Amino acid sequence: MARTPSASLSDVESFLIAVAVGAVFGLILALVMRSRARQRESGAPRPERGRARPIPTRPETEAPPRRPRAATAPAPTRPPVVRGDGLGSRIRALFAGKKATAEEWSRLGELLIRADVGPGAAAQLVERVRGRYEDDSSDPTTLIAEEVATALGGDTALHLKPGELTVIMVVGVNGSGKTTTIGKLAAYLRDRGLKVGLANSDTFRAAAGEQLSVWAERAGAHIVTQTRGADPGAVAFDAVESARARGDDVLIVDTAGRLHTRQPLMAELEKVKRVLEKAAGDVEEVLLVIDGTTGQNGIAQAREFTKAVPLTGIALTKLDGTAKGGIVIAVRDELGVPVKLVGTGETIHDLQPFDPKTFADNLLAG
Ligand SMILES: Nc1nc2c(ncn2[C@@H]2O[C@H](COP(=O)(O)OP(=O)(O)O)[C@@H](O)[C@H]2O)c(=O)[nH]1
Ligand SMILES: [Mg+2]
Repeated sequence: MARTPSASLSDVESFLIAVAVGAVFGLILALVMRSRARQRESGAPRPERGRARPIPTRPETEAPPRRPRAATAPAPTRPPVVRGDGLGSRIRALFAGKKATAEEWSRLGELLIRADVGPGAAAQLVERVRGRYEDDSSDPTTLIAEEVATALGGDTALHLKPGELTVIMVVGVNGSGKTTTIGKLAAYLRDRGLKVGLANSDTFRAAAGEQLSVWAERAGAHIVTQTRGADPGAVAFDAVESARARGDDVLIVDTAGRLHTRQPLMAELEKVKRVLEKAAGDVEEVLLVIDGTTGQNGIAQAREFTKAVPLTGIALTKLDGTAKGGIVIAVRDELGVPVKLVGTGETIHDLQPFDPKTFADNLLAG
C-alpha cells in the first residue's frame, strides 16, 4: 500500500522530466536551424557538407572521375619546345630593332638547340653567323639558312655503280618508314631506267613480306621474300643471286625494325651486311631511315646503328607534316653522315633526293 502514493508521485515526476527534456531538445533544434539559416544567408562555405558525403569504396567505372581542379586549371599546353616551327620568325623577333649583344647570340643558340640542331652544331652555327652578321648586318635568318645548307652540303648523292649490281641496305627503328622509303626509292630508280630488285630481310613480322610485295608491284621491281622466321641473312644471299641472274642494276634490302638498344638484333644486322658483302662484293649504301618527327632520339639511333653497320647516308622521312628534321644537322655534325633522301608523304612519288638549300629554307621558314 505504501507504494501507491510513491508510484503516482513518480508518474508526475516522469511527466515533468519528459516535458523538460522535450523543451531542451526543442530549444537546441531551434538554435541549430537558426544558425544554418544565417549561414545560408551569408553564403559562407560549408566544408562539413563535403565531408559528410559517403566515401566511395569502389572506383567509379561509368562516370568519368570528377576533377574540379583540372576544369579550372589552364588548358593543357605542350611543353614550350620549338621544333623548327616558326623558327625564322623567332629569330627575326630576337634581333629586330636592336644591336645584337652576347645575350642575343646565346638565345639564338638556345632556339637552334630547341629545334633539335644539337648543342655542338648550334654553337658552330652561331659562331659562323655571328662573324658574318657583324660584318654586314644582314638578316640573321638568311645567314643561318645559308650556314645550315653549307653544313649539310657536299656529297649527298646516292652512290650507284653503273654497269654493276649496287646493293643498298636500309636500316632503322620500327615505323621510321623503311619499307615505304624502299618502295618509293625503287620507283624512283625504275623511272630512271634501272632494273630494281628488293630483298625482304625483315623476316620478323609476317606482314612485312606482304607490305614489301605490294610496294614491289607498284614500283615494278622484283622481290625475294621468305616466310616469317626465316634467316634474314639467307634471304639476303638468295636476293643477291637472284638479282645477278636477272641482271638487276640495284638491289635494295629491307631489314626488321629494331630498337637500336637491343644488342642481339644489332648483331643480326651486322650478319646480314656480312652476307651481302660476301655475295655481292660490297654494300654501296647503308641508309638509316630517321622519322623527321622523332626529335632528339634520332642522334642516339644514328650513333648505335653506325656502330653495328657504318652508315653512308640518312633517309629523312615524314617531312610533309610540321616536323622540320633539325636533328640531321646534329647527326651530320657528330657522325659526318649526310642526308641523301627526303620522304614527304606516303605515296610512291613522295621521295626526293636531298637538297640542302630547300631543307635549310624549310627549317627557317615560318
Ligand atoms: N606522312 C608520311 N608518312 C610516312 C612517310 N614514310 C613512311 N610513312 C608512314 O609511316 C608508317 C611506317 O612506315 P613503314 O614503311 O612501314 O616503316 P618501317 O617499320 O620502318 O618499315 C606507315 O604508315 C607509312 O605510310 C612519309 O614520308 N610521310
Ligand atoms: Mg618495314
